[in-house]
Amino acid sequence: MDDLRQKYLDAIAGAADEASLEDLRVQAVGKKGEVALKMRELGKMTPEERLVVGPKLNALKDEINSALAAKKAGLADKALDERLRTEWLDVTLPGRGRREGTIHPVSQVTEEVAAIFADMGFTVAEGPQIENDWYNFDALNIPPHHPARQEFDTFYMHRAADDDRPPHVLRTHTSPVQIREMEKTGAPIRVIAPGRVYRSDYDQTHTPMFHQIEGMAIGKDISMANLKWVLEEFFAAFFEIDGIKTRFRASHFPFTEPSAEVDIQCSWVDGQLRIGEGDDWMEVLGSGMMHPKVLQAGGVDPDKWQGFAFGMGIDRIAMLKYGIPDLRAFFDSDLRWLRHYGFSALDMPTLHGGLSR
Ligand code: 2NL
Repeated sequence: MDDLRQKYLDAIAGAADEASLEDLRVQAVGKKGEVALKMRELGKMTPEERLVVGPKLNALKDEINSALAAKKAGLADKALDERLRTEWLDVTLPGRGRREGTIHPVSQVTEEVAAIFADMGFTVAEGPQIENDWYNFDALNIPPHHPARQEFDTFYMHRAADDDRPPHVLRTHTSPVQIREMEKTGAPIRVIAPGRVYRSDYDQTHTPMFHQIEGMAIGKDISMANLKWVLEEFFAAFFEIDGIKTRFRASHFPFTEPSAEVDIQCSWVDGQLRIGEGDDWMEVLGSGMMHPKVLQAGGVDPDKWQGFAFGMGIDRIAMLKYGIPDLRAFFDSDLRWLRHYGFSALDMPTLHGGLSR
């Protein structure tokens, strides 16, 4: 019995991990372990012998069990110490810096334009970028097969041969948003509609996706004079030049009659564009009095109401205001460009703050 005790106490003391400890437990004090075998021999002994050997065997079993438990606790302590030694983290180290993103010039200019028109009583409306051809064309006095439809380089949505829904397009202007607003609220109304528009065109000055802001005001006696005042007020605020000169040139759009293209005063000095001075002109906008058929399409009675409308390219006026040379770079997602031309997220354009920077 002393040999047995010594053998297992030594083995337990030398066990390297919990698995070998468990093996030892099974061998020593398991149901078929060595102590159990010895217990079985008690049957062959005399009562006197049994009275001496029985308690000794029980004491041996207890001793081995406590040695196992003590060793197990010791191994767990060691494992914890090892983890505490290796798994650590210096929480006093400075964090890794992350650069703040910037507001894209298109977003900035959209906000600036919205702020200026909001101050003149216009609300902002948005609508779907995929439109049916009625909202994009028919409602704007561009009937099917009219040559003007070809001028828009329209992207048509794919359709199955047996599809009997109306054809859908990527909107070529944000006018459909204005038609939907007329249907929704009727007259009188003053809204602007900024957003993405699409035309299949790609060169130095055209990208297949670009941004437009259209606006309209409908009332009982809205006139061309109101259009002129609103646009001059807008240009003065946007380019931050009081009394900026404008030129209204007769033009033609299917959705307005009469129509005018609007230029602002500018000059070129050493190849640099300067807005609001000199005797050159820069075209920035198309406009006119809303065509009676367009009012009618929006559910507004042209015998009772009239209004003006205008449209301009956001990307283009952003380039003019902030001196950005290349339109295509707007949509390259080049971080160096975005950091250079982007705006601080905390620098919200407001009229009282002078809009920007
Ligand atoms: C341009 C010309 C223009 C409009 C857009 C418009 C919208 C409705 C009714 C009538 Cl719902 N007109 N929009 C009017 C004239 C010109 O845009 O050159 N844009 C860049």
